Amino acid sequence: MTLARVGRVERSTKETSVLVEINLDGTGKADISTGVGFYDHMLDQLGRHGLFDLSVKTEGDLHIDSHHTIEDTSLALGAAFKQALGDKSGIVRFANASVPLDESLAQVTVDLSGRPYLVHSEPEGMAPMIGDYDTTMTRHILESFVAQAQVALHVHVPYGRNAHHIVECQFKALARALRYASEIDPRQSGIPSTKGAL
Ligand SMILES: [Mn+2]
Repeated sequence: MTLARVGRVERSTKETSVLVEINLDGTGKADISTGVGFYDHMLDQLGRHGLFDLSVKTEGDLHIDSHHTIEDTSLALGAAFKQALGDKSGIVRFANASVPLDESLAQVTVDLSGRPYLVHSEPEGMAPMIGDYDTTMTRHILESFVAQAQVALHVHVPYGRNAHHIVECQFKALARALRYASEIDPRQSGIPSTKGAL
């Protein structure tokens, strides 16, 4: 094993203060506190099913709403993930995962490409809120993560009914896809790109 694949990002503005720490080669131990219950639950899924060790501490302006808190945490998470990947030497790079949650299905495909791109679709007409989580934030979380992590990410929910299920299966499938893509491929020596950099 080479250097530890860890990332640590601190981000402070007048709206939020965020600290994210991630170890890609962890055991799924998550310690999450953003003040937004359902979002904590989603980040817990990401750590648990990504087998990352993930610590997230955010204090945000929740007296306004949860938007800044969720967005800024997602930006820091993307930055920490990118930092932990380092030069991407020896990684699998491409991966996909499909995860059902009862009646809902999420399909996630990722390329740890160094270029940000998001394609996202989910059923229309979902309940607008899950606790204090605004369900339109799911796409915004993915956009923010992608912008900082610099990955190509395709997330689709072809069908689903319950809002909690529709969102949760996306985070579980994202966790699995990121885990597989960031794993070390024992047959891969060097950076998996014909251009020699990612
Ligand atoms: Mn925003």
